[in-house]
Amino acid sequence: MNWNNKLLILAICLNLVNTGCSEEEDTMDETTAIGDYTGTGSVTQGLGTTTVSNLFPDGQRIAATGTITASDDTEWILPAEVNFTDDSFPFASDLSNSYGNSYNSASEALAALDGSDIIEIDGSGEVITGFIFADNYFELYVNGEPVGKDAVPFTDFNSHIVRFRVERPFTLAMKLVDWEENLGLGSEKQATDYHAGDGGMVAFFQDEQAATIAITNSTWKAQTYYIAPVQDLSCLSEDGQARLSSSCSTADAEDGSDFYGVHWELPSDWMKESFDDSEWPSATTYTNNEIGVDNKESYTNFTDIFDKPADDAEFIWSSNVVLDNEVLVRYTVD
Ligand SMILES: [Ca+2]
Ligand SMILES: [Ca+2]
Ligand SMILES: [Ca+2]
Ligand SMILES: [Ca+2]
Repeated sequence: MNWNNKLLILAICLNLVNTGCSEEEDTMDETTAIGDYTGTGSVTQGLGTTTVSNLFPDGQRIAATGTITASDDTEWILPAEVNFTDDSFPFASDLSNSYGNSYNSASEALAALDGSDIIEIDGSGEVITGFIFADNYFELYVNGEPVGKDAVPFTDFNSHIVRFRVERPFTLAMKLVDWEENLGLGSEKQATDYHAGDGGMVAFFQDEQAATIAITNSTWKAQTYYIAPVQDLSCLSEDGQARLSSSCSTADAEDGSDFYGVHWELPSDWMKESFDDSEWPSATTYTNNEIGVDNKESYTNFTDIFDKPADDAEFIWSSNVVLDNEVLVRYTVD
């Protein structure tokens, strides 16, 4: 082999090494960069800015709210825009609330109500009673009217009663929030500082004769508006209106400070009976074990309601009860 050939082979080898390196870098860019995200949401990265240090100072975990700006310059409220401090949105009555009233049974809790709690939607309607346990926070509308919000945004876990007078058919619409300590990063401080907590909501509605008229199950609709933490944006996909994150990691992280959040704007009329939810995904159901309510008195004291053998209400959420942190659910009672 002459020197020219040796130099040529050396040049080819160096070129291969370089190509190898740059391909590896390209691959990393493709799986992690915001610019490579092709979905319909707005992507944020890292921690948001706290605007309210704690909505509920008595609570066990800090229920802060904040803001964050996405790569497309849209601004988002973290973990979600809520009406907790809006006096015109009524608090639901307590079933079990360690900072309010705790009852040993649903009948005891109902007996404590004087009727001033009943929200009138239709003056000629019947009184519907609902029992709700949400991890962590809910706001309920009936036909677009605010009917009851959760008294404890984060923890301790609590449960509620709502009563409203309405004519059938009517539409139940709920905003559900799985709260977070690391605003924008969808995580709380548990075994590691970046533990992705889970959501879940169960509800049971009955009429004046205590006949069941609605329970949470897969016939409800559920749409996702905030997904976090997303460790790798390439795990996200969409199918029609379904915003899917089940391929994403839910593992704890020692340092999740660079993880992503994905946000979608809520339709202004999402809570109204006229809103078309026909293209929304069906709610996904979860077992009591999956949500982990066995050690929560605010649930276990009321299993005669939430686990009624003939009409067993199921925990519902979107398709990812860990990473989806703001979910709207709807159901129309005929
Ligand atoms: Ca709560
Ligand atoms: Ca939670
Ligand atoms: Ca149940
Ligand atoms: Ca979560």
